Amino acid sequence: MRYNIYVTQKTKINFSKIPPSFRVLLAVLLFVASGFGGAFLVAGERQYADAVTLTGSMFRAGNIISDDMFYASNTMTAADIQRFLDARAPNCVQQAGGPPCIKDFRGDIPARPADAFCSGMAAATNQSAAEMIFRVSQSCGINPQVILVKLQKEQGMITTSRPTNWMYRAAMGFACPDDAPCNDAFGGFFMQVYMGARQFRVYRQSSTFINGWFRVGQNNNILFHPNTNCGRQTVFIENQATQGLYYYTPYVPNAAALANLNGSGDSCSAFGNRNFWRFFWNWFGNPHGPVQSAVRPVPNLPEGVEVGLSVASLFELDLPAQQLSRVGAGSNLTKIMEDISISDNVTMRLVKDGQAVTTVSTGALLEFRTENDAGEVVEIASWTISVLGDVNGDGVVDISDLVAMRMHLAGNRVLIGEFLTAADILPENREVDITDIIRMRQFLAGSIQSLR
Ligand SMILES: [Ca+2]
Ligand SMILES: [Ca+2]
Repeated sequence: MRYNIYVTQKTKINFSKIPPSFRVLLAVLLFVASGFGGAFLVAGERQYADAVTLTGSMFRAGNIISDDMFYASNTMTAADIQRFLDARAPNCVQQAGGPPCIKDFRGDIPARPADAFCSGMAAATNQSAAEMIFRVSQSCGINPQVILVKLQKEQGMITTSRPTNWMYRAAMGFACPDDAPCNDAFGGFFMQVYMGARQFRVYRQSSTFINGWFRVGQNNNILFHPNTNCGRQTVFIENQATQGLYYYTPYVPNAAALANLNGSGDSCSAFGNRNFWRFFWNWFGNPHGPVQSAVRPVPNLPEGVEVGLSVASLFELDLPAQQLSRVGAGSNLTKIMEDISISDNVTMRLVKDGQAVTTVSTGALLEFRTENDAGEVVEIASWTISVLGDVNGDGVVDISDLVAMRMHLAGNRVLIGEFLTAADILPENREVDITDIIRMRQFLAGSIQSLR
């Protein structure tokens, strides 16, 4: 008897109603199909992880991923997730009549009440997929990397160049058991992500509610395949994350599946948990950690202003100098605000020469204001902006900035403050010299894509 076991296969076939002689053939067909569906090659896409040659012997059936890693909600910011999505499918194109690519997808978040599993979410409109994933990871305490891997494992929607409506409807495979139709009430991308992540919390916090199913700290006899003739493996499940993965996909990869990690195995191979493990390794490194927090909160900020910097941040914050430095060329305020949050009683504006502006340029100020108890508007912070390479402060990086760097080096017109910071392209030596000029020339010639 199955309870709320959600597995990855989208078949609507009840194996028990099919004559045994046909079950094996069906199973072969289904799993060959799902094997190809899941076998997205991600080699060469490593952005966050050290290159590791994975072998099947590295798969630990009883400890697919550590609890620390699985439930770490702080590994990526929303901006990190957006850049990850941008990088995974740069050639993705919306098809006629189809949905947008996941990197471009936007939708509304309905309010979600707090419950025993997630902390609740306020309604929000026009949210990106990255923001949805991030907010769900925060609300339900699930690693956003786990959600990204699940999205790939279920529907291949992270790397697809041709997204389909079905991918969004069943993004996390939630409420799609292998013997019943998908539940429409859970359709739609946000609800898929939310309910899928929440389900892992349900599994974790209700570890006794599915009696007779997988138990942590015990031997479990786990099927290789829906075809029970394929047999079982005795697996000592070491942690709750691994238990949850088996609840979601109740099969352990057999030797053939592990012998051919990037492809399919044999007629008794199931690939869901293998692919989860493989995608995680390829994209984010060792699923057993250590966990690295994406965000370095900047301390000592005024009340109501928070900054969390990550490897993907488009700027650095030099608090002693009150300078937002090394801002990526072409950044706009929206991009900068991905890493800055302000409370409701704080307002923020970009100012240059006393005027509110929208162009992010060297020499502009990012001003934060609030109302004090007397109802007066007071400034609580003002940070000077230094856009990397925008040495003359017009907001673009071009040949005139290179000229300004040359004049500085020749001693004709010496740069100071944020303009000097903008010219220090390679900051290690903390001065502007010929190596910075060479770097700038390379950028203007198009031989490097970014100054940062
Ligand atoms: Ca400039
Ligand atoms: Ca330098």
